[in-house]
Amino acid sequence: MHRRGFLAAGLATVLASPRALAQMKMDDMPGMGAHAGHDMAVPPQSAVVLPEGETLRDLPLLANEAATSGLFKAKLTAEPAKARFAEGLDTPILAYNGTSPGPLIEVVEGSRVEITFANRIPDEASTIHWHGMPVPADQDGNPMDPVATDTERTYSFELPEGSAGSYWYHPHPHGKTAEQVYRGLAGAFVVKPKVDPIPLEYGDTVLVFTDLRLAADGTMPDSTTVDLMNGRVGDHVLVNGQKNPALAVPVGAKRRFRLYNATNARFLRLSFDDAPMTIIGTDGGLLEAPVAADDILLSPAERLELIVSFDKPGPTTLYTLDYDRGWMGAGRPADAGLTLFTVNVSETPAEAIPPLPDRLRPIAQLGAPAVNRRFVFTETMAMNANGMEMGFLINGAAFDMGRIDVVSKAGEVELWEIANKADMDHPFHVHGTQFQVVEHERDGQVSKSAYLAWKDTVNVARGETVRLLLRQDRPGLRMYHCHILEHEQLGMMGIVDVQA
Ligand SMILES: [Cu+2]
Repeated sequence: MHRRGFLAAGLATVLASPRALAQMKMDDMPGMGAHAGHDMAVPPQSAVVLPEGETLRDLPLLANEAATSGLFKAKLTAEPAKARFAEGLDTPILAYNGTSPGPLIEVVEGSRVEITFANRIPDEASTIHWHGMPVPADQDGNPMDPVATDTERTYSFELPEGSAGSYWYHPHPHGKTAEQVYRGLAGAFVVKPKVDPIPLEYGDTVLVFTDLRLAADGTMPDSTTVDLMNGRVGDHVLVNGQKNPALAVPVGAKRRFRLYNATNARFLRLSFDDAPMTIIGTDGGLLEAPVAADDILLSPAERLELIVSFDKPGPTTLYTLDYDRGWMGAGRPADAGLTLFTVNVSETPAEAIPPLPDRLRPIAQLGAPAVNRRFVFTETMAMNANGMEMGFLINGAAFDMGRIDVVSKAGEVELWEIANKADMDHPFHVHGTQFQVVEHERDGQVSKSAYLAWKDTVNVARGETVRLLLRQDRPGLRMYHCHILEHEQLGMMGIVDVQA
């Protein structure tokens, strides 16, 4: 990598971490060079047509191999596989146990989990990160704990009482997370409560959104410089691996859906037409009380639990609305008007179903912080003899695996202020715990959170400051980062050392 001729002098921290740079040729930049506007600047639109309207398939369940109760024991193997998204085209993907999304893991709170991970990805290290889950630091699949190709390791942890929620799992190896996820490695991990306040009659359906880009020959193209800048956005948003699948319900039915944004970088502002939505849960489990919603924003890595009421016969769709998350360069993909999922409501009335309870569970406030910290997101761009280089920084620094950014104390409440001084939204995620968002501030206007909730990922819009309370209860090294995975890979990540 050439380091001569930078125009900006303030990039010393970026220079110290050459891995944190996106190297771009001038011609690739929109409006620069002779070929501005060619297909490097504008992500190619796929001509491949995917079938729609097929019956929504249940995600395969990861079988529990343990003979004792209170123990969940299984094996997850990451390896190359082939998927058939479109007729006659085989797409090479990466899969857990042969499927993408990976198998659904369902474990009851209070259980012990032992999952052996086999990495059969040729020539690449991987890990499994248990996104949002209360697991010890050395079991959390950090980039510092790689699982080399053709080796295995067992992750083990207890899921305490009260930890029921909608978590997920995905790789987190140094420098390869974004690619391994868009090639297919992600799955849902639902921790069930011992006693569920939501009526069983509502069902419990996991909907995992992923984002697929297919070339005409069925392969997944490599990421372009535009993908590195904005995060990779695909051509097809899939639900459980299917494009616009369909579900049939009787009129009057209520359904419980767990929505997962498992895309690398796509913001999903969603609504059902003609079917009222009620939010009952976030990343870390149920709210205190249901909250009606006209539309919802699910930024990369966020989850929501919804109850949807299907009161009118006929088809109703889950569709996307416009959301401007800041886009650099040409080729901003269409956000609005995508149909993700169709529910066909029949004329047959549903059996009498119990109402949704008014109270779901208590959530204790985290209380007054002992420590205040501030994290500032910036993007840097500089030209050198070789082209354009871009960095994504937290407090002026790009990620360095050998550096501790923050030292904190286990059990102590902290207030984290995340200020986004960049031109794009950046969804912020912390490992090892769930936090409570206190307020958002933009242009001097402060808006308090509408409801108390446990979250592990929150969108920080450009120009916005988000304040949240968090407490890490387990010691060890924890990552915090932007969950646009390309940004995480290009430097927008840090390490907090939680001391006992
Ligand atoms: Cu970001």
